[in-house]
Amino acid sequence: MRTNGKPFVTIVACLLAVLTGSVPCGAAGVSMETRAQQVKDHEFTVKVKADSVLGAYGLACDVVYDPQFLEVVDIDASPAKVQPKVDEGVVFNQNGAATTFLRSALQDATPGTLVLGLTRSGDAAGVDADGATLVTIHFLARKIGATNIQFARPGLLASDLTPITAGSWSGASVEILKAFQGDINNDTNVDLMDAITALRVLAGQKPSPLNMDADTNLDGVIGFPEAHFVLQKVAGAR
Ligand SMILES: [Ca+2]
Ligand SMILES: [Ca+2]
Repeated sequence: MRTNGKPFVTIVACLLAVLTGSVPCGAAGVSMETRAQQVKDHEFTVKVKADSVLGAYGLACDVVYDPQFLEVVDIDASPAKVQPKVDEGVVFNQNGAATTFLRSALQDATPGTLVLGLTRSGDAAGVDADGATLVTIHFLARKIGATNIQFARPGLLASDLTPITAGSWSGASVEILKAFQGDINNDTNVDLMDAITALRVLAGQKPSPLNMDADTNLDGVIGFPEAHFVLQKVAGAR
């Protein structure tokens, strides 16, 4: 068998780097994680996750989205101001850094770019993260169609505030639907509660909410075909 020396050299270099703790090895990266399909007028979350990252002290990046399709959820009651709904993850508050410093704002107060900054506080060492959530962003799905969420100006920092190289910064694609077929109680999940809601309609009750857009056979009525559809879905037969 023909061997190529280059992969071996790379592996040795990686092992040395890991053993000495000098740099992250392998595919260090930051990625967005969310469900590929969402429902119009419903809130959903996008997790920003770190993979194979060593010694991270902070994150600074922009999250760019199409404001025709998506809106960052605003937790501020005043319509004049937007305070993005962004939750800190479980990475930067580890190992004696109870408080992290989280900043998030829409760039120039204009929808379309969310500016994120998150660091450990004080004289703490960096932390490692593999598959862990750095931060969670809450969006509202506003328009039916396909759209993307991407990183811009990405940066991960070590505790001496020098940049950490992340091999990839991957965003997310989201398809926004009018409704999920079978989501009869309109909570964006298709589960047994939907079958029960359909059966309640059959029994002459008027459950609320009742999502007519979840009609599966498009006859304008919620009933047995929807209950049947949901039970098949729950059983994994669809
Ligand atoms: Ca449901
Ligand atoms: Ca129907």
